[in-house]
Amino acid sequence: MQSMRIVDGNFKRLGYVVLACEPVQARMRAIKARFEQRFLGQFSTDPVRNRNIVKLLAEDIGVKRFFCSEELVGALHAHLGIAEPVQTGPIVTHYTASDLTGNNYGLPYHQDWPSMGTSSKGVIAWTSIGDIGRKGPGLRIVPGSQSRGLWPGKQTDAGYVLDDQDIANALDVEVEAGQILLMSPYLVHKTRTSAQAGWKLSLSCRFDDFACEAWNRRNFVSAYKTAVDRNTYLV
Ligand SMILES: O=C(O)CCC(=O)C(=O)O
Repeated sequence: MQSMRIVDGNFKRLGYVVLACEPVQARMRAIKARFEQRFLGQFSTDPVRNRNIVKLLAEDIGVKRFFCSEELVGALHAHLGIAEPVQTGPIVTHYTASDLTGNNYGLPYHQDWPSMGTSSKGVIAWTSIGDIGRKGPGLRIVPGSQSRGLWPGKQTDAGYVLDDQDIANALDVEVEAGQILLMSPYLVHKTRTSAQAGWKLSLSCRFDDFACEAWNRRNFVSAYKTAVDRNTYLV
């Protein structure tokens, strides 16, 4: 197994680190090809159908394997000292586009910790199925913002949105497909929407440390619950 190497950031000081490893990136390129052939091929003019299709990529076996890969688990241990990693949330898709399906939706500056509430070693693993540059849809982060803990904000149905949305020193993340951004749950970040044509599809998943003593004392609580819609079968 190849180890993941740091290509940007410093988790302790800046609240994020970007990791790369060629075999992992090759797996994501295969996922993107499959998404373009099989998933995009099923798109219609109905944005609700299209969003359901995008969400299903999170259930794709290749994507699940990606977030369970030895390389990622090894990196959580090597770079963050997570002794016993557990996935404490589902894999989430973030489709951003100015078309009917994306509807130019993007969560403004927010922090993830209030939507987790888990171990003190919690981390968000975020990746993109395609390359992301400084133009077009992307992800904007505020390096070092985690050091101030929880910023003033409001808990909403979509997440903990900050009162201050005019923040200096933000960084537009640049990653190649399949490189992995590890973010502190306190790192301030937002989706960068864009009027440009084209889409971004990022994926994220949360990890915690089952060996965390503080979490143990809090009886391993988690903000995530499983919800089952008992009416879907009627549609
Ligand atoms: O990828 C995105 O557009 C947003 C990701 C995000 O906000 C998150 O993972 O909390």
